[in-house]
Amino acid sequence: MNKIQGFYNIESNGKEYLCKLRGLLKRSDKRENCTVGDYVIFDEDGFITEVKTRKNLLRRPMVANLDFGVIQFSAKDPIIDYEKINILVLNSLYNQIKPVLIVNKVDLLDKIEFNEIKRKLLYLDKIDIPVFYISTFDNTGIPELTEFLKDRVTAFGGPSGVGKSSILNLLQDSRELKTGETSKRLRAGKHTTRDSRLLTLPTGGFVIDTPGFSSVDLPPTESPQELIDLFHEFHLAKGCKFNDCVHINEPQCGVKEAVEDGIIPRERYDFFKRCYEKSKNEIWNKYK
Ligand SMILES: Nc1nc2c(ncn2[C@@H]2O[C@H](COP(=O)(O)OP(=O)(O)O)[C@@H](O)[C@H]2O)c(=O)[nH]1
Ligand SMILES: [Mg+2]
Ligand SMILES: [Zn+2]
Repeated sequence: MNKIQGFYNIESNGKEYLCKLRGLLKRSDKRENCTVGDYVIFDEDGFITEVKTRKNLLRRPMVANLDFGVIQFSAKDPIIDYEKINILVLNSLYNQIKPVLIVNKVDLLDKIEFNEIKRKLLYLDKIDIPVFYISTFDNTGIPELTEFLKDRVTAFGGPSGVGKSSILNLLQDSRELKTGETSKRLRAGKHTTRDSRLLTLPTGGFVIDTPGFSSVDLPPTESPQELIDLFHEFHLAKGCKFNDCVHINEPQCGVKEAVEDGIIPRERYDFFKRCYEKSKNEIWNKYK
């Protein structure tokens, strides 16, 4: 589903239909009612009668039902920021968007530096977050990334200067991108709204360039349990003595034992403690 000035361009069984929102959906008019990426039901008169439940919603630009959210950093220039990666992963999970990490500019690393980065990011394996090491200068990792993104809808976010545009250009086969070209593949890219940048991949699927991060705040969880649920590796721990253990000061805590045993990386646990303190002081107090 794609939106063109009040009309919605819907793809169904390989055909395209231009539809409008039915009155009921329109009246409570909010931009969020129906947006790019939505699955909808429409009638013979060309009215959309229902918008299916979404698995997630990206707000800038507004796109529903993303398959992945890429968190992109560069190894150097600007230097990789592990704390920000951790916080962005948390936000992604909070928003039900599957995170993927890209570390670009690996051509700037010597072997020792490269191994150090890989070691520090090893914990992402334990929570099933794929990592791609890329260089747009020598094409490192581009074939693997292309294969991974095939037929998927993926948003790219990251600080400026990490090479987002460089990667997006490579992924899209630049010959297809000349302005004014009216190839069928480009339709989605041309007709989306002002801030929306849905770019078609030659292999099928879309990538979306997002405007980066206005802030990297912790997700607005409402309770310790909601925060704990975002740390998927805590499932690797045995149970705790107390059912309502928040894994901070309690005795016989399975999570803390797992850290001692090297099952949960200490860096991650320390990050959890920082999140806990910060959320307690700045967010959860509001709900008391
Ligand atoms: N060394 C190196 N530099 C890169 C690589 N990819 C991009 N750059 C450079 O990084 C700078 C920022 O790239 P750009 O794609 O505009 O980043 P964006 O702000 O994230 O879109 C440019 O000077 C690029 O030439 C890479 O793989 N290796
Ligand atoms: Mg850019
Ligand atoms: Zn515990």
